Amino acid sequence: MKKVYTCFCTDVIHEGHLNIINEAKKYGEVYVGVLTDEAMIRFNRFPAVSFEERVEMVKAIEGVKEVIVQREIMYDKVIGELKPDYVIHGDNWKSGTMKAIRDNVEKLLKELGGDRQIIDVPYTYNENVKRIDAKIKEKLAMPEYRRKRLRQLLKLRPIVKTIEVHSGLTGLIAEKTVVEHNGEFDQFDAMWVSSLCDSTAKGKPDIELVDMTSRFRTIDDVMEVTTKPIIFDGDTGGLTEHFVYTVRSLERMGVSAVIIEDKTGLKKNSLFGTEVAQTQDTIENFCEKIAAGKKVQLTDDFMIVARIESLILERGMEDALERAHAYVKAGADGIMIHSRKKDPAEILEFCDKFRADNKQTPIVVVPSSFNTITEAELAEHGVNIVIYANQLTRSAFPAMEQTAKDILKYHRAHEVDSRLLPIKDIISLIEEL
Ligand code: SPV
Ligand code: MG
Repeated sequence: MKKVYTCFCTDVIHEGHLNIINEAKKYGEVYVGVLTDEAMIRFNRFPAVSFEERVEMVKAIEGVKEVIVQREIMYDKVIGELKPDYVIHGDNWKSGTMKAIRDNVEKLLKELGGDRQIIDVPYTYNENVKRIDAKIKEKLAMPEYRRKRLRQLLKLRPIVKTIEVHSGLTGLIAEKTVVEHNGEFDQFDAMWVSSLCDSTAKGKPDIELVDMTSRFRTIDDVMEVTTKPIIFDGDTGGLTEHFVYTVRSLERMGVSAVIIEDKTGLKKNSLFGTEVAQTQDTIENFCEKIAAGKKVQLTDDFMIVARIESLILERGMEDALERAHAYVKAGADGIMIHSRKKDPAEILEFCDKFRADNKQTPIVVVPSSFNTITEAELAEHGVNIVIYANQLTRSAFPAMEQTAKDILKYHRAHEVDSRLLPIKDIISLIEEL
């Protein structure tokens, strides 16, 4: 009997999958790969059902000889071990990022020799499949599912990659951008609702001037069109008496975490450093704020992350470490350490020293200034979450400004057209219900 292999990356078996299986049966015995959670979240979206359930689901399909655990998006290992005669897949992998997978499979089959072949079957994407797909996305976006996802990702990812969002549109970029680079697939895991960018988008300074109602409105806009978890920049958290209400609201909305910084009074953006007057809170006060927030939270999912400004305010490493341990003791679910130095040395020193005494508590960093360090290097020093806090806003502004300048210069829009998103693409970017 010939061997036919296909790989499924799905939460539901629908007519499209059954069609592939039925086609496959015509060629030989059918082996089906099921992508692990780790691989699925890099390639597709967060699984709506567990890996074990997905395996059982595939096993139950009539005509499946064996289920194979596929740990990598690329098929090298499976093809090397199974040596299939055919690999069958929907023909949607002939274009887009998935084309790299098909090209690789083609190469692997050729290397194995013989008459090994790819079978492309017409991809099924009818109204019924569309409805199933939309339903899964709706489920992933529901507060009770979305809220816990950050904690789930902390277990699945070596480092949780988070990108700034401040609107539905930036949310869509965070949600949908997937790249294939040198055979590796990747996408962002989570979204950061930055106070700097939320304020900047409204033409306001980052001084806690944009009120919570407006910040929540931004979260809502993002949530309406995305499924990924949200980390909210809570600035100082305000008065403890107010912070407890913020925690309740965020938790109810389905936000996964709030990060509050240990400053008081008129907060200014940390990237000003000591160029502007900023007051750091006492350890005691800030611990009380953390503890009050933890006390009112209703689920085990939500996280309160304490952000330490000691390095920004040049108060020294010892102060930063003392605060980190105190904040964890007060109940913080994570520590964010910030720096505005170009050199990541002080951040790494903090991480190493903190990790020497605390192996568990997640560490969050925002490498806006120390941007030469890679995610892998940060992970090696015990960092769990990396936040790209402002790059979308900073890239959009010069592009928009240049377009405005050029339209003024040429008295028409023709000269800028080649750098614009085609009208048909902007229309198809937004999905209608
Ligand atoms: C933000 O994005 O608003 C932050 C990070 O708080 S930073 O701007 O670096 O302070
Ligand atoms: Mg901020």
